[in-house]
Amino acid sequence: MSKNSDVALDDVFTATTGSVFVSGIQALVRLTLEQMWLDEARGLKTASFVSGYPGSPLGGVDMEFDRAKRFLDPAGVRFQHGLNEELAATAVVGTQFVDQLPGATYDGVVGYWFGKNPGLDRAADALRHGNYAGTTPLGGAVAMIGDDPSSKSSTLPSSSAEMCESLMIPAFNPSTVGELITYGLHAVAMSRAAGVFTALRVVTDLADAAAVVDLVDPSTFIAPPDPYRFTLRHVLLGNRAVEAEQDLFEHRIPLAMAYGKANRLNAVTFEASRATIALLASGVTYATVLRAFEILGIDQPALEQMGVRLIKIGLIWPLDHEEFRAFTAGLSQVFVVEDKRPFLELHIRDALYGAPNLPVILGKNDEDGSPLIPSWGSMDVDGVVAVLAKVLERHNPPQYVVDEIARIRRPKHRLSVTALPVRQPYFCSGCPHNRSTRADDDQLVGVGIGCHVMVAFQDEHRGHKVGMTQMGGEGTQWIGMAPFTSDAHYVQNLGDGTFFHSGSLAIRAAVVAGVNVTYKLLYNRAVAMTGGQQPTGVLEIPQLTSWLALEGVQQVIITTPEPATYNDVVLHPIASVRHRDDLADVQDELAALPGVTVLIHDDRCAAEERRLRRRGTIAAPTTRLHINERVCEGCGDCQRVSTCLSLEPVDTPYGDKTRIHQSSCNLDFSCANGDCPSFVRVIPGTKADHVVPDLPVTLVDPSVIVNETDTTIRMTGVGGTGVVTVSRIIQMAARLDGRAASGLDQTGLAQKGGPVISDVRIADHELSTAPKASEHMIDLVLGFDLLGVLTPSVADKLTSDRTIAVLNMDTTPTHDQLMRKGPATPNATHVHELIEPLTRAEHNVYLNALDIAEAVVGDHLAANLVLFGAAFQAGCIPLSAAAIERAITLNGTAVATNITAFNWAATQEIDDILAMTLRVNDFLTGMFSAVGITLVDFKIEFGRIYEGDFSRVILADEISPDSCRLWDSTTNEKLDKDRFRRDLGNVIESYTEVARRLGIMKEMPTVIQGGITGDAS
Ligand SMILES: Cc1ncc(C[n+]2csc(CCOP(=O)(O)OP(=O)(O)O)c2C)c(N)n1
Ligand code: SF4
Ligand code: SF4
Repeated sequence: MSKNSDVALDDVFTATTGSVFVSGIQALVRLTLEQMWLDEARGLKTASFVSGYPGSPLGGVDMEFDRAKRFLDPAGVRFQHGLNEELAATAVVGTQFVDQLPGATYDGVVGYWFGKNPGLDRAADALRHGNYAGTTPLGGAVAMIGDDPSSKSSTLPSSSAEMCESLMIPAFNPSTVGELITYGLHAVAMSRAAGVFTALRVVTDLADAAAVVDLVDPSTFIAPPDPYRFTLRHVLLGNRAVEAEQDLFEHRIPLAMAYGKANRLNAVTFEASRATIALLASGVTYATVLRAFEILGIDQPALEQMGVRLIKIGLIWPLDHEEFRAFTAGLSQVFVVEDKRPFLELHIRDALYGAPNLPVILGKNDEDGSPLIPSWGSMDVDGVVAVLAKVLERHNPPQYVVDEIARIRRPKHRLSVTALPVRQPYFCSGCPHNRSTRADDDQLVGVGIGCHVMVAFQDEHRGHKVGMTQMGGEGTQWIGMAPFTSDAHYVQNLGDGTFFHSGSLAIRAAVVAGVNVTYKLLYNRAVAMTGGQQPTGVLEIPQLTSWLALEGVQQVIITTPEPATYNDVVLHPIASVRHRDDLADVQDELAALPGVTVLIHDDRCAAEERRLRRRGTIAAPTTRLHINERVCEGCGDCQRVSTCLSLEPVDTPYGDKTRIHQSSCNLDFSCANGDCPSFVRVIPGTKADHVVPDLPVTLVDPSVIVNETDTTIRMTGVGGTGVVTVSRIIQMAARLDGRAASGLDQTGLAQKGGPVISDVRIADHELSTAPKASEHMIDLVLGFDLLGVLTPSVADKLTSDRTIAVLNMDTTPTHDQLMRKGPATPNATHVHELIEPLTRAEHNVYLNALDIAEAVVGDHLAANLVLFGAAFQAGCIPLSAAAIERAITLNGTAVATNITAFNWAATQEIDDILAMTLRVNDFLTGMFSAVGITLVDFKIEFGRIYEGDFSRVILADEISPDSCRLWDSTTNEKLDKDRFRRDLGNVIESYTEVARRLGIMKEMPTVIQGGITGDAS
């Protein structure tokens, strides 16, 4: 592969040949452009229309379409935000009627719908109508469906295969990011050729992935031999609907099948000369099977010896029975590798029913009926490795595969600890939901869809939670409960995005049913959970109060941090305004009223507020809040009052105190509401900009010490701290270096401070296999968040013969830790004990990356780049520094800072620091042990001194009971700073005892007025 020095970010939407570095979501946007370029080249006068509703794994699709507007407009692609999935789908159905309009300005319009799986359920009626009515030969309609099989950020795990079949919509199942584009183009071509809607499954592992993709020429796609063309659009009523049904069954679905066959969408991809077993898989699972082959050492000769026929299914429905009989002819076994309920397996059984010499079909069960692949969750690489090993070891594998199977089954070190802190997603600092969702523990509360769903993780002060609905059903469960209970009142949390999507109808239903319910309408001015979009169809609060009155709502109270902003605002007479500090009283008042009442909590999403302040769209408060550590007693009252993640414990010379983490604080001042005199409001002066120093050393590219031709990196981090950015920088750098790369970001609810795992693979060969890292494949674990690495699901995938750990030892506390609950983060010694048996310990790097980032570039967000740089210097990233720096530059954010941070942690210096520390440790341990004192731990600080162009690490620090933990070796009595931090008394005596034993203070001193005098020589 050659180097690509002329790469630009816009390539993703402009390049027409070669390759592009594209994320799964961008691939969907690119698909719409490529279709238009293709139509233009063919001289067709067509346009495209895209509409849908965001939701993970398609959370950011709408924003990506908005961002790409300057490319889409000239190409004739029009994007329209949907009000909800059903109405967006209906609009897309409309595109297929354009050619019947007398004033039509195009010969055809391609319609694309997108939505997550629950959105598909919601839009099913519209899509079914559209599919029965049909599509136009120069139009076509494709549903892009986001499936979240393991429910990473959904209320339910999902798979759309069965629904597509029920809707009679042919469904494509891509296995790579590149196939999102090629299968998408096929989906349009099939829709045009067969007159049906088609579907493109976009599973989380593709939507959240990115890869360098080779572009293909779609003009080679083959239409079926005699394409059926529509002359009449079906009007669906009575007999005509039955005609449409007949047409769909008898003509259009067979045409779709013919298209699939002609284009070999389902195909044998490897054929042993004497095949006895078929392995059949589709989509990401097919890519996972290929990855599992790599892990098990299964190459082509091994497949040949085991008699394997490998079958890839690109079109999961409809399946051509004849084709399946041909695929499985002459075999004794067919192993269907698929997650979720048996779908392909049942269809294959159906296809083969009655055929002579039926092969045994394995899938959900083994040949003896014992369970093989579960019907729930999703299959990861390790799961597929296990089932393939089990099935294929019975098919005469070569010795090297037998050895690999034995290797992966060998017991290995697992994480040997029980109680470790767990990072859970939580409200951003200053989030309005953190206050608005408070409720007495005996108040019945309905959980709703949106960021406020996180109340489900919390046990206290969020009410007695009963019931949780799909998006838009909020509160209507109470209609089915209320007649059967003596409980009088229900509170329902409802986001504003959800209200405008469909939740407004739920309020109408509650009014009609006459139930006693208070809707807490959380008006944060954002569809925050999916990225902070402006809600489509939004009404401002004054109009909203009138709308609610019209619906029959009894009373509305608006709570806000700034009641004065309503002074001149005309509201409906049923509405009034109160300060948000009155929230508890307001809830009681509304609960006492019969019927439907609404509390509108008007407080902007803190994440959105931060973005707007950064852009200068809204003003930031002129004051900042600080805690005076001399006054603070570390009692945690402010944390209980605000439950805010920006309030961190801090170890000070005066004991454990609380500090506001200024860079993450969103300035909503909730924490100052407690009864604490430590808070100080400060008007910040103008501070000189932090001067980012020049790099003091000249760096050379280090020797690579990981598998250079095929490297897998797993990164663990905290949402919102730039983990995905590092992943994208690595992949872009790989592209610049002419290497193949792919990545997958498992983010879940990461934007709320939850855990993120990003996997990147860099190779010298084309990567068509699943990007997710698996056991036995991880070369480097880059622990931006140490707690992420100490999670069993991550730690247990590390291997002592392969993985190097580069860890940031500065951890951000979890919510539980801030609330002074649950286990503490293990100290450095314990971390070493836990990690080293799992890794190539001699190469591990442990670094206080956060401290370095704050000290060097003045920004905690640069910590990831510091750690990444340390991994690079340690030889764990097989890329050139020049490519990485160029990728940082192309990324365009904080370029100078990030390049400095990347280059800062040179390993030579880390090695020097480590060597010095070990020498100091040896010396001090011996010195204290000789005088009957155990040195438990100590802290020393290093600095750099500059000599011309070079710098040297130096150590100059005090060693005293203030910087060490010193225990009497016989009694374990503490002789250090813990005496005053924990109020153990006898501070002076203990310190003096240490000095006396060391022989540096021979006489007991005289104590005068709190100070010490004496012979300290
Ligand atoms: C039918 C359906 N479509 C989309 C989603 C994805 N989704 C989950 S939360 C959410 C945003 C809700 O926004 P809002 O109600 O404003 O609450 P916020 O996140 O702002 O608190 C969306 C669109 C879904 N769960 N169901
Ligand atoms: S994104 Fe906004 S609404 Fe969601 S948790 Fe953060 S501040 Fe709250
Ligand atoms: S002001 Fe206090 S409660 Fe608000 S975000 Fe900052 S630390 Fe958190």
